Amino acid sequence: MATKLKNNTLSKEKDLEIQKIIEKELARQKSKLLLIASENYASQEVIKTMGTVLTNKYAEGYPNKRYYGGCEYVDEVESLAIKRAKKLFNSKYSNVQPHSGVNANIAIYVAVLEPYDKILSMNLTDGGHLSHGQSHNLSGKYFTIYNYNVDRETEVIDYEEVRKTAKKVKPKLIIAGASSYSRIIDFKKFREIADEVGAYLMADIAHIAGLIAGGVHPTSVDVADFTTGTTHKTLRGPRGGFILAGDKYKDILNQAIFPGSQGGPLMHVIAAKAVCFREAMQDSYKEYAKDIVKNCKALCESLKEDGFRIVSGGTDNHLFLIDLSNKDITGFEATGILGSCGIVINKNLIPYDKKNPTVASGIRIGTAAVTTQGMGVNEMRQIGEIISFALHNKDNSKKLKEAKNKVDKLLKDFPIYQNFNQ
Ligand code: DSN
Repeated sequence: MATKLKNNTLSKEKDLEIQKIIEKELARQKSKLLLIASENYASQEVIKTMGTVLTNKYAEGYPNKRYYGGCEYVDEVESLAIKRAKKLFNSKYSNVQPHSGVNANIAIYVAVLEPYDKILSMNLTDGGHLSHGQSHNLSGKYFTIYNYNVDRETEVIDYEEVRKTAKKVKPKLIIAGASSYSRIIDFKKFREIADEVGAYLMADIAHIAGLIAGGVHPTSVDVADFTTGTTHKTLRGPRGGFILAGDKYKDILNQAIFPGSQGGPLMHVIAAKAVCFREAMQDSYKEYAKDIVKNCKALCESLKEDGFRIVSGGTDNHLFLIDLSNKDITGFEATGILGSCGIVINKNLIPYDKKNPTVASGIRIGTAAVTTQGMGVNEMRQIGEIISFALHNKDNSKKLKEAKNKVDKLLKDFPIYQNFNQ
């Protein structure tokens, strides 16, 4: 006689300990003003898709070429995600398996570089990313890194300096892309430079993927050899990465992800990526992308008018950096002050920063999440006033409470995840 299963695999019993923490996190997300430039609120469909049985399936390999049986449905999932990514970004090839943006970048290195090959990338203090060559990162340990900077005066990429450095260094790979750069990146100029020195060009669009999908930032696809990105920032999908490229790189890129640098793909996340790509194809998403930039400019202008120095003088995308040196506040302090008012941001290095990254002279502000909430230019002005008021009254607890009340009032009018039970 069959015995009843002794394990709780099929149990519907909740793990109350972890459930309580998830509920606290949901409450936190609903009650804070989210201005972290790399975060967003994924749709309930995206979140639901991640919590499915697809997580159970091993699927090393690629659709119709797997190392495990039983892959017929995950093959459908991955094929659909690939098809949608290619359509969304108008790309010949896509790989949707990278677990993150960093993994997507590592795959490019695995595909085309040998240890100690030279990479030319943007300096971390000027907006570059850890995975573009920071010394403790794999990229910095295994490759020889050279950096280009933004111009000291304009704080914008100086393409002539990039060209000069490229000619001197002769890198095998040039990386165009950043984590905290508020201006349009001219991928075509990078292409010209890469061609002049015979380098591969990789565009890291982790931050601006949603803006490119929405048509408000020039695309890197078919300009760069390789485009890497993330699905969870402006693109508003699940946490993860992807690669786009020309078809001629298909084999080396597929190999570089599996078996080159990853094992089993996260099929539940890949399904959620497919959902996100579909969402980003809708007309409403194009409006959303436009609104992110419009809101960013409005918030940036409001703070500028109040005497805050904006790095490079403004923004063309979803983020901007405030240099707080003239306010005698560090980025670290500002994060705490604004945090006490219910505003979540991150401290950030500014170009040529003399402070270390744990203190930093600036903060980074982004509008992808508040735009998802439906806020517009009027709300951006209100937020600008609240940030200014709080930072100018940093030692006055009564006034900071006043700022927090204003944040709470604003959030009441723009609720997220209503009736959402996790
Ligand atoms: N950590 C991300 C960001 O905040 O920009 C980049 O990986």
